[in-house]
Amino acid sequence: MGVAIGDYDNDSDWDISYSSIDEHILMQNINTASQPVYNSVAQSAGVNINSGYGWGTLLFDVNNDGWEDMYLATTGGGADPVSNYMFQNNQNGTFTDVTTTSGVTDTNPTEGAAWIDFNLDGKLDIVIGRFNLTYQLLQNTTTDNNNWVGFKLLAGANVNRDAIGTKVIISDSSGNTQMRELRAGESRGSNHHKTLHFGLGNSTILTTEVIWPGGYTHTINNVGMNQYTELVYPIYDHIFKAQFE
Ligand SMILES: [Ca+2]
Ligand SMILES: [Ca+2]
Ligand SMILES: [Ca+2]
Ligand SMILES: [Ca+2]
Repeated sequence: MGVAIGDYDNDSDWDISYSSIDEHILMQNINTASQPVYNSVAQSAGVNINSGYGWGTLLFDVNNDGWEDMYLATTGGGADPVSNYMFQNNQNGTFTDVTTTSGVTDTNPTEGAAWIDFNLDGKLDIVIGRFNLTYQLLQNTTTDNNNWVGFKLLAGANVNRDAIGTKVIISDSSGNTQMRELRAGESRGSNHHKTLHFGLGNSTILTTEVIWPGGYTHTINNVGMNQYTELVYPIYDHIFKAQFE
């Protein structure tokens, strides 16, 4: 009933996590010859939840190690309350259930879930909507010194104002490539913080490729780490290039 699209295995294709009234599903894209082909891998990846009803689901890098972790909001399907879940990415296609140590063990029924960095410290926080109860803001107090970069997008003219649909691909000094896309309306009845966020671990960022809606692409080589950078759609650059190319 919730959906998250990400690249949890960092192989530059989109994978899909979605929840249901039954089991939780993780679809790994094993794309061959540029054709998307999906395998259902929740069990082998260690994220096969089959208790309660699944709702909001998130793929986001909560510990800034460069690999997307997973959050799942739940409501109890019967009389028993069911905890929400947090899974940490093991960087090898599998996840470890860190629910009990991560502090997301609220067993009240949760439907909506979205990530936001409300205090702009580079650590992604979570806001949840609990059925017939108050919203809850879960601050990320992870104690690591991992590097990160974040982007706020600004468009206009012939690109939608919020730049929904913009894709950013980064490469770092460890050889890792990550990608994110700005979307509206993921998870369940929710919208995430309108930023793109990447953890880097101990690595440094090398290149940033920005693909705007419509396909105009440019590369940046000097993005500052551990801060948010505003990316503005290069209206004039685009016009001039179109005229002279
Ligand atoms: Ca992938
Ligand atoms: Ca793949
Ligand atoms: Ca992570
Ligand atoms: Ca934060």
